[in-house]
Amino acid sequence: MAEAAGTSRGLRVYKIVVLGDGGVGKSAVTLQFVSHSFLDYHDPTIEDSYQQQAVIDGEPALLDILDTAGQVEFTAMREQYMRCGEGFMLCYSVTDRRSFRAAGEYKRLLAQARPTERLPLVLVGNKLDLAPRFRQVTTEEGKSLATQLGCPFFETSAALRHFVDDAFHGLVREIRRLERQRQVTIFHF
Ligand SMILES: Nc1nc2c(ncn2[C@@H]2O[C@H](COP(=O)(O)OP(=O)(O)O)[C@@H](O)[C@H]2O)c(=O)[nH]1
Ligand SMILES: [Mg+2]
Repeated sequence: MAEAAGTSRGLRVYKIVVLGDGGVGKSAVTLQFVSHSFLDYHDPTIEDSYQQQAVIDGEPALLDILDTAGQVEFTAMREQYMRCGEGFMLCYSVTDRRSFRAAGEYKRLLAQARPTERLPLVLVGNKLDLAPRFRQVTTEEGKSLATQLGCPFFETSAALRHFVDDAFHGLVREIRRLERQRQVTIFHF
């Protein structure tokens, strides 16, 4: 029997896209979330999706996570996932200032692809475990960019699995929050 759009076996599916420069740890963060393991090496050209069930604020969810690969430049594929994603995780590395600037660039591309929508986002500064010695982006700078983007901010360590669940759960909360907001708006007009 056909199911309602956005559900699978009765579970609400959340289509999440992980974006960010190569090497910031998109695959490491994703794989820690879904399989509780840290891989020292993951082929940087592999783009794949993973499913993970979670109960978030007492509500079950099926996260369908696309771990993207490749450059920030426009491609047909990039446009495709920017169009069908529901929530976006903008990742940079706290040890790489260039990747921090790129996070802002991804936001700009997203706004171009989906100009009329308020998109659920979270900003994620990864490699927190390396921060004491190698930090190039301060926590304050991260917070300040997140405020500018109007989204929650997390610093994570995929290596130590610190705040990884928080980041994904935070994104699902943003998707739900903006969905409720839209429903309220529809109700009022
Ligand atoms: N120390 C540390 N290394 C990390 C972390 N996340 C990823 N890495 C390493 O950074 C490199 C790039 O990670 P990867 O997940 O392939 O990045 P991607 O290109 O964004 O998918 C790999 O060598 C990872 O082991 C982290 O939180 N801490
Ligand atoms: Mg990768």
